[in-house]
Amino acid sequence: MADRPQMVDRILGLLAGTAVGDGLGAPFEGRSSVPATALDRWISSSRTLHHTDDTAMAMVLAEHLARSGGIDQAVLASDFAVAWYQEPLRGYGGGAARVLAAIADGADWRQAAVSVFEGGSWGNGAAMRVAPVAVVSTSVPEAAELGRRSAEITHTHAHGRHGAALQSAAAHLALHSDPDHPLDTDAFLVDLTDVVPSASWQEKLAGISALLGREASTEEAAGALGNDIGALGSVPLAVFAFLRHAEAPEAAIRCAVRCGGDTDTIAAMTGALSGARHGYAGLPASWTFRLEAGPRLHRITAQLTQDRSAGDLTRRRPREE
Ligand code: F2R
Ligand code: MG
Ligand code: MG
Repeated sequence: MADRPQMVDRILGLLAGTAVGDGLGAPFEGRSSVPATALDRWISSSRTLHHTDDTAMAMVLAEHLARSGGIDQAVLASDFAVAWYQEPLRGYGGGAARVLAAIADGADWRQAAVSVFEGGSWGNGAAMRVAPVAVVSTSVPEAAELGRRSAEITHTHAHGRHGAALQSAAAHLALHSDPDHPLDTDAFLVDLTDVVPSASWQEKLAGISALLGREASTEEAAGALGNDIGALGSVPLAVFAFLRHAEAPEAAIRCAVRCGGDTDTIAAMTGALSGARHGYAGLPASWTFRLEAGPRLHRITAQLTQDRSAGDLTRRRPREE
């Protein structure tokens, strides 16, 4: 277990990594490929890194966790709906916006979540926001379970829920990994296998392992794992980008954006994992300095960590429904 200052920095890193990936990836969202020159130009500019729905929802979830120590689904649904109502132009997914509008209008969240798509949403919106649950989880299974509970508010399809479970479990593993020793990427993937009891997800995990083994390019990885707006077509690629550059957060986030497709979301998820492993101090200051959400992320980190004892930052129990 990291000592307290390190853990506080890593929680801030998880949040700031999300925002940095989101902000760096946002201008390229939907492009099939992102040339290195275009990314370099954007990276070397000094313009503010505005965030989109990915970071907006992650911050709402983190504030909810700080207040309650766990997930109260009815309250969280209302928290998400209020945030959407206040800032509807953050680039929310079409279905997610309709779910949140219905909740804001007074609908029961359980009805709203299943009303938009038959079988529920398989979008990556639950996974893109989920990383903060790693902070209050005491184990990989608990991170996965809390991830699923946070997902159900907007994403009831199995893929939407599995994506959130995988990303929250990966964030938990990253947060508690030892940054002073090279990450054992095989062990990391093995630890994730029990989280997603589904053949399609197991195939993706095996695919990540194979791609890492042959040091695959971004194009090959995106082609094999997907880079789209679905959870199954994006969460595995984000995990790949993190593991491909497990000791280099800057390279990991660049890799995620270079993969193209849903760039803000894939890079936000990769950024959360890299930031959780290497901390805020491990992210380039020239990036974190530009964050629109910077002051709020510092406040949230203080809220998440203030009443926890040293070396025991993950011991608060989630509240039962
Ligand atoms: N919405 C976007 N990007 C569009 C362009 C935004 C533009 N840059 C701007 O600023 O305006 N990005 C954000 O949405 C993704 C997360 O989406 P989420 O929260 O999962 O939303 P939703 O609507 O539930 O799912 C996304 C789409 O997937 C398809 N879909 C999902 N489930 C489906 C189902 N059961 N049947 C059919 N289609 C389904 C739909 O097309 C959904 O709209 C992130 O990329 C975030 O950055
Ligand atoms: Mg977005
Ligand atoms: Mg996106």
